[in-house]
Amino acid sequence: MLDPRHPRYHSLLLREKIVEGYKRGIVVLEGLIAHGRGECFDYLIGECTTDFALEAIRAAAAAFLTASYPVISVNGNTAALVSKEIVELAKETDSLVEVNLFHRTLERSRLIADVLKKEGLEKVLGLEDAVAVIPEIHSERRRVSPEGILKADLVFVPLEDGDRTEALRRLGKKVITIDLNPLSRTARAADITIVDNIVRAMPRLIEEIKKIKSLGEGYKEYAREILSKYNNQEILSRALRHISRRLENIASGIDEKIGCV
Ligand code: PTJ
Repeated sequence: MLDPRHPRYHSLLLREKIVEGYKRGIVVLEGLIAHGRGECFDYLIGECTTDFALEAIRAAAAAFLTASYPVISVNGNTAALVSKEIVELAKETDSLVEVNLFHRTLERSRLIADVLKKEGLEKVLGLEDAVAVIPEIHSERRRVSPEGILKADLVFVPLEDGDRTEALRRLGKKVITIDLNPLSRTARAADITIVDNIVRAMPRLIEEIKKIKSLGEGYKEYAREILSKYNNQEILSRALRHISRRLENIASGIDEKIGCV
C-alpha cells in the first residue's frame, strides 16, 4: 500500500497502475519501458501542465470539435492510465474509439475493449473488424477498422510509437498526440502535440472541449479561429526551451517549477 505522504506518491501511483495493467494482460512489457521514458521527461518538464501544453490542449479541443469523423486510438498504456477519461472524451466529441496495438493480439485487444466498456462505452472498434490495412505501416498497427481509423479525418494517438503518425498524415488525416517526449518522431510529425502527462492532459482536454461548446451557436467558428493561430513547431520549440531553462536553473541551484498553469 502506497503512503500518500511519500514525496513521489503520484508518480508511484501511476507506476502501480501500469504494473497492475501488465498483470491483467492490458499492458505489454515494452509498455513499462515506455512509461519509464515518459517519467524521465516528466521529471525534466517539472511534472505539471505548462503554458505550451495548455495551448496545444486548446488546439486539440478545437480540432475535435471541428472534425467530421474523429477516432480515438487506444493502446495498452492509455487504457491502463486513463480509460475513464477516454470514454468521456469519446462521448463529449461523438468520437469512435478503436483499439490499435503495436504488439497486437486479439486477446489483449479484447481485454482493453472490456475495460472501456466497463467505463460505459458501447462500441469499441479494432477487434475482429480490424480487417483493413494501412500498407505504409510496418507494424501490427497497420491493421485498422474500415469504420474507424481508415475512415477518420482526425485520429487521436496518445503515447504512440514511431512511424504511424507519418503514415496517417500522408493519408491526409489530422493527427493529435500526447507525448512527454518532444523529441519523439510522433511528437514531431503530429499536427498537434500535447507535451504533458496523459493523466494530467486528458481532464484538461475534456474541460477545454466543454468550455468551447458552452459558447453556444458560434463555437465552431471560435474553434476554427484557435486552429488557424496554432503552430505546432513553435510549441515543440517552447517545450525544448522549457526543459533547457529548467536544467539551467537546477544547475544553478534553483529547483523550482516554471511555466505551470
Ligand atoms: O500497447 P501497445 O502494444 O500498442 O504498445 C504501447 C507502447 C507504449 C509500448 C508502444 O506504443 C511504444 O513502444 O511506444 P514508445 O515508442 O515507447 O512511445 C511512447 C511515448 O509515450 C514515449 O515518447 C514516452 O515518452 C511517452 N509516454 C510514456 N508515458 C507517458 C508518455 N507520454 C505522456 N504521458 C505518459 N504517461
